Amino acid sequence: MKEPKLKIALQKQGRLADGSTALLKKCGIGFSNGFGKLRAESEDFPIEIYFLRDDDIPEYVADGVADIGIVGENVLAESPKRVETVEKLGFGRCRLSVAVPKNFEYRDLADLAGKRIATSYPNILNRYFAGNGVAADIHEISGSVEIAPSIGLADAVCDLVSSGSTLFSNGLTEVETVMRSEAVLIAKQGLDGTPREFLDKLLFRIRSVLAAQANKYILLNAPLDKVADITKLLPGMKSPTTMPLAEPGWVSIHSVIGESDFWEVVDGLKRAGAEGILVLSIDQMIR
Ligand code: PRT
Ligand code: ZN
Repeated sequence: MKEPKLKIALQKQGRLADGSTALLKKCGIGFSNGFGKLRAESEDFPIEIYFLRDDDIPEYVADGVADIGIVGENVLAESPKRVETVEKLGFGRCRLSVAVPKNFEYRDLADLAGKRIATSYPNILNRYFAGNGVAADIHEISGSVEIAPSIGLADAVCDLVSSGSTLFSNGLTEVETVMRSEAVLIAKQGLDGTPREFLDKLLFRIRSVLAAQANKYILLNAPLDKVADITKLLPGMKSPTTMPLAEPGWVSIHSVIGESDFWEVVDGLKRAGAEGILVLSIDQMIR
């Protein structure tokens, strides 16, 4: 009998492909995804990987051709297919925004009533305008949305933005954020049995990778009389570890700190008398 496997759909090529592969590799799941390959297996985990266009992933997962997948929230929101969102993955971040030509005197969304708006996201945009009580004329185009105003095809656009340089170089100004998006892990609704067990196992690993990415390991030296002040700044996983140094009156303190307020904590530690601060990245963090 064939061994059961968790079937996962990943983007074959594009902005989510590297991040998806890298995440699985950090979870200890290696595989070879050579050019033109549509399917791969791993020696390390009971998994079968399908490489697809991102737009097809919600459908493959909803229909159970794949058990799970990685896709942008924007693609998910545009798709009529219903799936379970299991976890946000922290890469592929972008926003779906409305932008107008520089000479458009924009005050609020009502200024777009009756205007032609070019987008590859008609479902999301129709809901957004309807929700705001504005009737715009939404035109679906599949690519190069940003050039539509300059060739007279539209008055405004709605497209994905990350750095903003594409809009800028096409003379467009971002005026409304319709949604924010990042890559998410999705699963077929009601997934159960062995595939659900495999998913839980994978999810445990993913969460430890994500927690590790959001934290740093910090080591520092401190004179004994400063330890109380310094440890107040370091929450750690439980409480910071302290170890005596060879030099009397000094200890080494080890802890874990969040990436987001990292620099503020380090400044505080220096002011409180910490010396020889070392910061290391963490591979896995099991809570
Ligand atoms: O072939 P396939 O259909 O699989 O790929 P695709 O061409 O549809 O998608 P791809 O690879 O471009 O994007 C995959 C996913 O990456 C998207 O669905 C988003 O979830 C996410 N993502 C993150 C982005 C961007 N950032 C992004 N900047 N997707 C597209 N862009 C494009 C945007 O459309 C515009 O053309 O980049 C340009 C803007 O970038 P900036 O940096 O100039 O603002
Ligand atoms: Zn696509």
